[in-house]
Amino acid sequence: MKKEIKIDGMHCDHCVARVDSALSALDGVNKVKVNLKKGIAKIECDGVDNAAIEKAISDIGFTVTEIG
Ligand SMILES: [Cu+2]
Repeated sequence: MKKEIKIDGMHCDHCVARVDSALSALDGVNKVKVNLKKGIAKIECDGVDNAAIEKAISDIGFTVTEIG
């Protein structure tokens, strides 16, 4: 399945890299694409809990505002 995650607080490529690796590290996530301008990350996954996504993002200092 695909999910689109809106993330607050990213401002540069360094932030993008951190978000990318945090999401990639989650079990069941197969593909991650982060768009800095839009402040979103798109993932392809086998079924990852939204709570796990929110925790992974907040652990590195960003905030998930919406998961769709
Ligand atoms: Cu940054």
